[in-house]
Amino acid sequence: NVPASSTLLMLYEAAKLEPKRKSSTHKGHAGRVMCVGGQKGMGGAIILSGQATLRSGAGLVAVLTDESHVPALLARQPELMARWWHENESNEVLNNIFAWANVIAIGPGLGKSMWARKLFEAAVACECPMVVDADALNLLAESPKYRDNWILTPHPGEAANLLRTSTIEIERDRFSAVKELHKRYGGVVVLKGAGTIVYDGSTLSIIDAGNPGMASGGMGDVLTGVIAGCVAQMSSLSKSANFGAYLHSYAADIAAQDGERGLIASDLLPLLGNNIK
Ligand code: NPW
Ligand code: AMP
Ligand code: MG
Repeated sequence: NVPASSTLLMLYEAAKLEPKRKSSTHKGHAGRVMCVGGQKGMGGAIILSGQATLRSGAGLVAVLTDESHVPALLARQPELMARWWHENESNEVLNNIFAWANVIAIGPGLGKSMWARKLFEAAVACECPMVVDADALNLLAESPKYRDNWILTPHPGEAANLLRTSTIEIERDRFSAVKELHKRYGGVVVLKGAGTIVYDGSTLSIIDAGNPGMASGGMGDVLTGVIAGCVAQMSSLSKSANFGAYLHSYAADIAAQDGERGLIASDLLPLLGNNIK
């Protein structure tokens, strides 16, 4: 039951959304993104988000995570800046860390500890646009908020949690689910899974790219970063979500050209810079 008002976002239309740089662009024009997440042991998730944010063209990217992940983060990707905050430090210190950013991506590997909750609250208190994913969506489900300037990227399990229903119910009617998520939480909603759909309150698009090789850990964490990198460069959240979701799946299709087996999230990173032709 595909709604008549939906559109299929195909290669030709996606290519038209691609952000272009002026010859005079400097890194300050391409946004300052803070990627927040990675409780102890889950650093990989937020490192992937940070790398994807860089690779989708953001000007400056910092990763706010558990201090124990900082050496791995910097060794893996020295273009990223590392930030950390301990639960016993003041909220003022945390607010100063967030004040640098003009886009926030939060959730991958974040967990639901007190540390995670404080990071989430401080992020929500900032006025800048946000990409909300993974555990940040589960925290949002616990204390629902409505906001226009965020992009929510739930997989069907997270969507079920946000709508207090089951994954089976979400999958039964993904179109109604994405509309209901928008109604309750606002912003732009990207409902992931086989056949990702994006709804901004008026237009519903189905992403015409992607493959089952994407069903592997870390893939959604890369999407969070890709969309955040697009938000940093584009004025429209809806276009950022559509283009970001398309670019992510397009890169996965290129990566799977010789086979889907063993496709891993970091395989997408060097392909995110490819022009969409
Ligand atoms: P079921 O079983 O079908 O009812 P969780 P997570 C459902 C981090 N990661 N279609 C499915 O429900 C993340 O960032 C860290 C249908 C499934 O059981 C998060 O912070 C990594 N259903 C945290 O781990 C790499 C689908 O949701 C349940 C679906 C937990 O995130 C891995 C799972 O959801 C990971 O990214 C679909 N397409 N997709 C790292 N390297 O550090 C999901 N479901 O419990 O939220 O688990 O997504 O792994
Ligand atoms: P996550 O579950 O948060 O790691 O996100 C998984 C990512 O892979 C999302 O972008 C999904 O849309 C995508 N994905 C997972 N399984 C499939 C599939 N069978 N076909 C297409 N895309 C998929
Ligand atoms: Mg995920």
